[in-house]
Amino acid sequence: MVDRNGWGRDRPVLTGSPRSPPASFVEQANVSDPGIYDEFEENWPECWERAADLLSWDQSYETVLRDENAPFYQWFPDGKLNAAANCVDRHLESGRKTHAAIRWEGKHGERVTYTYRDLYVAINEFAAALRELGVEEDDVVTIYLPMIPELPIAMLSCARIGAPHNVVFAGLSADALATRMDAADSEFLVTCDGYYRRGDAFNQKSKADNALLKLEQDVRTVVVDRLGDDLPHVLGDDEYDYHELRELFAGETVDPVPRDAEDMLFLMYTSGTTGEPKGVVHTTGGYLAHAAWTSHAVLDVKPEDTYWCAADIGWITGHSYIIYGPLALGTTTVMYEGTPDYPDRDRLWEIVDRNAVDIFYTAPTAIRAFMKWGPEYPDRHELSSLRLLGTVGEPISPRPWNWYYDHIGNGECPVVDTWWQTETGAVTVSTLPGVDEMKPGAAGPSLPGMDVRVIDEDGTEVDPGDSGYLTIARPWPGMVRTLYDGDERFRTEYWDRFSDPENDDWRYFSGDAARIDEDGYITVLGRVDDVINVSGRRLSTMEIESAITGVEGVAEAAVVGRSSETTGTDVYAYVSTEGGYDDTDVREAIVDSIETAIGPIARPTEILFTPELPKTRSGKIMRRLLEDVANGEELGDTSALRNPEIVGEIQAEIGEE
Ligand code: 6R9
Repeated sequence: MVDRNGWGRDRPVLTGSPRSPPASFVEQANVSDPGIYDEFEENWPECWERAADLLSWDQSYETVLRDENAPFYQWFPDGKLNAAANCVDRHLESGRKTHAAIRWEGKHGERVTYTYRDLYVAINEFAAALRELGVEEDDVVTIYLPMIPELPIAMLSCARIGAPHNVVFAGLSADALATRMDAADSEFLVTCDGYYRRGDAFNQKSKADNALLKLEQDVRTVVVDRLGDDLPHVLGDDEYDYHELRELFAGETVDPVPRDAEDMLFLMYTSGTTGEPKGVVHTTGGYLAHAAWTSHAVLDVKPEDTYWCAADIGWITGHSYIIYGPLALGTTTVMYEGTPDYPDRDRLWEIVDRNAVDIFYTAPTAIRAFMKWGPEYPDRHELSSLRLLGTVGEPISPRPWNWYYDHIGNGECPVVDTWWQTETGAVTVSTLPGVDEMKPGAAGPSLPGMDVRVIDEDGTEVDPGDSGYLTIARPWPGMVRTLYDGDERFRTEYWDRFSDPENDDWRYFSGDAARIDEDGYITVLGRVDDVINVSGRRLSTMEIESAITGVEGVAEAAVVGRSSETTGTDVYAYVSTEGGYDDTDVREAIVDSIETAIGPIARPTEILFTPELPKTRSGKIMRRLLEDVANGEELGDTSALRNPEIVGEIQAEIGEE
């Protein structure tokens, strides 16, 4: 059995020599009792109360899990709570008003600290303003902001009044914003005038304006003035200045709305197997419990720590591990606006040093860049404050893992390789750093209370050492509840493939392939669907293809992933043109179209023009074969193709470059 993107291709999977967590770490770890695995197993699903008990409930729950209507599971369904009150208010009550909640590091060296008290004031004022603009409970508010403090302030203000937020990554295009606002029926937008990109003032507002032109609904927009005189802007009808609103509502307080645990906390659009992005629905109780619990048990976050997840809040990692998890635990979370190499390649280490960061969490794509730049950059700084390192977003192979361990952690910090997804809400597979041995190259076992299984096409668990589909056999609190686009799509995307509803046997399918070893450690091999993972960001090949085929003169396109040292995977496009057009006519238009439809992150590193695409006899484009060609792999039998000769032509073309 070989899947379209082919984990059957048997990539070599190496794991490095196991390492034990240092005794000094284990001694102080939040979780250090190996008995936790059995304890959770014997006491499932009540074991998850340990996560829920990290939160403050307005009305405590009686039921832990309601599973009658699988796969529409409900967690702590009769409980009530407010996420913003959990992330902010209760830390004031515990007497820690002046404790830093967010330390913001701006692109140009600006630094702002928000104490829990400051954050409380900000979210109360902005919540009052949102209400005044007409935002009611359950209205979806779209937030299109870069990494500035107003982003978490807006998110938590929404949470305070029970309005689900829909954060759209600031780098996405006007079209992508419009698609997401349209799909979410969102009538409110929080954005900014612009932000600095590589030193230049970049206009975000004009992108937002273009998006709104495409929408049918009327939208009220709040604009944060980030650039001041560097980018003057004027406000039109239905547009409000963030800072003026804050002044208007200065000193106002708004009671946090008690939400049912199953009420939506936020929507997050992510790439799916078809062109249309999926609106992943996360709820208030289960999501927050799972994010807080994994911040505690996996990332070992303590209130007195300075913790830094160097992700963007525009993706799920930033939601769960810059905002909700760490703030629920009352710690200090660092938020960084810039890039790792500006003004120099030691920028991150300078921030770690100056803030005495205890825990650092980043992505393999960044680690590979650090490795390429060399140890001289971290060596310029004192990094001994670090206690734990984490990685997320794509597979990390042993070499960069070891580099991270040696050069950033100085051989003294455990590394957690955390596998999870937008849909799982929070970490799902990882070692517990105070309990488990680490194996570089393998993420780890299922977390306690999770039931991750690697299965074959028939649903049978594969033998240790073998690979198969990564599935989850039991529900968990942070899981996606449905897709905003509808329950039907939720079933087809995640459940239909491996579930047996007649026997009430439900299997969540992640879309990933994995290998499992004799200790239950899982090595994730990558996606088996039409999703590619570029620098830890999920892109749909179909969405890119449709942007390409939308260009006049393009006949057909196939987009595949090509392995890359730096980004993990690059976007590689094969294009055939219509008669009368050649590549010089369309190349630029293709790049423009992709940037317009999705954003610069989806720009292909290579566009290869070919008279035809290889096809099966039934006319299906052989994308898997094209992926092998792009990756310089040995090709199998191509005789089943309708046009086998074209493969040789494409290979010759690539060889000439
Ligand atoms: C959190 C996040 C999810 C996809 C997932 C998988 C890949 C994430 C990984 C990993 C190997 C890890 N992925 N963590 N692969 N090892 N530790 O990234 O969510 O943006 O939804 O992406 O990322 O392929 O299916 P999301």
